[in-house]
Amino acid sequence: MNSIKVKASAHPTMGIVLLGGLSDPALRLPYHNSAGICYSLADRESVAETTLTITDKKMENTLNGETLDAKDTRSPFKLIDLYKEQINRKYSGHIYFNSVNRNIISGSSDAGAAALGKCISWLLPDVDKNDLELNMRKVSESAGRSFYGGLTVTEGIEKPLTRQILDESKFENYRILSVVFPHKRKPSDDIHFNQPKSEYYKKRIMNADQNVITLKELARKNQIKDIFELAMRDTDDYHYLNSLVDVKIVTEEMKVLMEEVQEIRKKMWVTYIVTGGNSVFLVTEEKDVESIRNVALEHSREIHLLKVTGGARVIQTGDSNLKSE
Ligand code: 3S4
Repeated sequence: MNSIKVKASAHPTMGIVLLGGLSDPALRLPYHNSAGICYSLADRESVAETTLTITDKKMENTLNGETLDAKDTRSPFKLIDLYKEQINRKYSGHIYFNSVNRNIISGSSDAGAAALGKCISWLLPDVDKNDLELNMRKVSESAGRSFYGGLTVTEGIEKPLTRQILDESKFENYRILSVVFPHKRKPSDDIHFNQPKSEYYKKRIMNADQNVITLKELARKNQIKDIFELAMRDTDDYHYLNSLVDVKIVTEEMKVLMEEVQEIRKKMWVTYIVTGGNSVFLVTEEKDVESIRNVALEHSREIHLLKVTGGARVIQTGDSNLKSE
């Protein structure tokens, strides 16, 4: 078979031990270890769905239905081009990229890079998965989280690699409320560029690396609540550092909610996570979702119910005549 099509999907991600600072901005290499989870809306799949088609026919490259600029610095073709020769040794024709984000409320780049990586690994089953992850990183530094799914750690500085330490089933009894605030999010590169300028950054590297060690221990013992407690402490440390370098992610409105959560914690288990965006993520047990949602409604009208999900998967394959949606 010459022409071929493969479609894969992947979920967006959220940091548990948050990543800040890039030692090599082109390769998007980190200064410290980190960890994260994959998530979806609880009632609908939040996914990037990516199709690679290798065909002689003329097609368009699209992202969310719009023609894609293949020259963009974070274009998927940065990744596709690295595997073009190998793919064309097996399948002749032009390689076309089509991707849509479905129900993704923020941060689609990890999911997009991971779905594309999954397509490549299906086309080239012998591809080195570690090299593939390092290449996906160039498009999005946390793509490994989305590729492997569940709870993952990413360890290593020159060769950061991700592995799953708990699958999504361990989080079945937990839900995450994304409480969205109406201001625009800042690019995460503001964080990556500024954090290393602080004196405190050395301490942050130590704290993040230690948090990953502790997290692995907690995962080994299936201590889910303690994992989210650790994530909350990590959020506080991360945004303390952001405040030192004048990167204001946690606004006054977000802070009011986080302080209220600290009060509620005296009576009920709940934690928060703030990554680089304009949401406060509230982690609760499924049985307490409605109580926590009522608290959140006092702070924002836009609230999404999320759950932890698995990694990237191939969802359709066939010849290039296979119909696209
Ligand atoms: C700020 O590169 P996001 C952060 O570890 C940077 O998730 C990731 O996430 C922190 O808000 C993190 O850009 O997704």
